[in-house]
Amino acid sequence: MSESKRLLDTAARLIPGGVNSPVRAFRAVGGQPPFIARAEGARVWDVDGRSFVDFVGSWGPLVLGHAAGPVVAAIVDAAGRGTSYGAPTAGEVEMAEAVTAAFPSIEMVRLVSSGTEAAMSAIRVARGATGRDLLLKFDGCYHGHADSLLVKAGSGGATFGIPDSAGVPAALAALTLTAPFNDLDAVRDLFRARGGDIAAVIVEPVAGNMGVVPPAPGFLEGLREVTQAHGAVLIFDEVITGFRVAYGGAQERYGVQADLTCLGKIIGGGLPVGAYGGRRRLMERVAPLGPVYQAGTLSGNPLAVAAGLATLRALARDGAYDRLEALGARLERGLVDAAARAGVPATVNRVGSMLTGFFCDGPVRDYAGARRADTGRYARFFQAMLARGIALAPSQFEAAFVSLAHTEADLDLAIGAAAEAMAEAR
Ligand code: HOZ
Repeated sequence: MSESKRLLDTAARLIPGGVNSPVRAFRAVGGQPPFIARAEGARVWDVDGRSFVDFVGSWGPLVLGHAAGPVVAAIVDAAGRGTSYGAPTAGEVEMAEAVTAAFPSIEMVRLVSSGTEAAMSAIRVARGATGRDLLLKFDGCYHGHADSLLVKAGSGGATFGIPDSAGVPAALAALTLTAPFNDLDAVRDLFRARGGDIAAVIVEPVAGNMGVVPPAPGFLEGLREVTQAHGAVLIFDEVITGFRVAYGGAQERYGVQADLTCLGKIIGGGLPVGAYGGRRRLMERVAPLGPVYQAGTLSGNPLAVAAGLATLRALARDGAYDRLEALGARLERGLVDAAARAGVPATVNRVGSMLTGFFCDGPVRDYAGARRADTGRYARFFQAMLARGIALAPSQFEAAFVSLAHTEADLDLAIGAAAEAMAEAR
């Protein structure tokens, strides 16, 4: 029996599904997750000594790759000075400066410990500021697992067919309106009907949790316009896209500014972190300045902040995003060609270094489109790739991430494997 299998058997008795986050469980693709022993650069090694070129990247944070030298050094240095103080630090100030400099729409920022917390808190600020209760989100977008947001949710919600979680009070779910991603008319209709009650629109400006779906031209601009016209708060969930699709996130890439922004992943360099921030008039409502309460013992944790700052410094170097773009484009081209050669219907959606190959004819521009993908074929493809040493997300409804640690050779290995895996998955 493999060591991964032995660990999974034990884990399954002690941890729900044997995993600490459902998408890791491989339920959508079959088989068993390798238990990871170590990782470096673009590779991970499991406890059985197998190695994989990794396109999961811890689901987004590892834009520099695993165990990047400056990040590890920053963590070690910070840890030597204490792991948590529950008191303010210079690092938090530096992080606030870095975030506000990168995102002109963020005038004040609060650090938390996860993307879930960031989204949950941003919504509370929007409700507190507007005195309204309704929230509008998009089908297949995922903003963490807070009650109000587990409505038509992507990521694990899409993967496991539980987009509306049990345990969310119906009265609370009723406060969350939904519309199809990229459907501005549906948004306008909802605002016409209930605009005076809508506190906020929350959106992943590039959807990453139904697979990657870019915003249609004019969609983000339209959201900006309609929210402004109705006095609602526009929240961009840039937990994945922040510092990923551009240094200043989707807001820089598409030239549309949010009122509030949620960040996470990259700003923690692979350690648990989140942040929400935005207009001063909104953020001044947060305690202790204002009446919206939000707190956390480990918020702004010095290790996470040190890892995040080291990551941002590396990303700020010339050429980082050109390199990510070039690598992403190479992988996209390779996957498109491989699918064409195998005669497999596929649509590759990519924004910079995040991409998803959907097993269906295109275009995929919303959750209904993503759901047309052949998930059985994805599962077979996934297993065939894993067998060839390539680790993808174990679900059709997630993104693949390229990092600065990936080389052209890594990508060519993945593309070669994909050509074979597509033929096998046919
Ligand atoms: N799509 C999820 C985060 N954006 C994957 C991570 C998880 O749920 O464990």
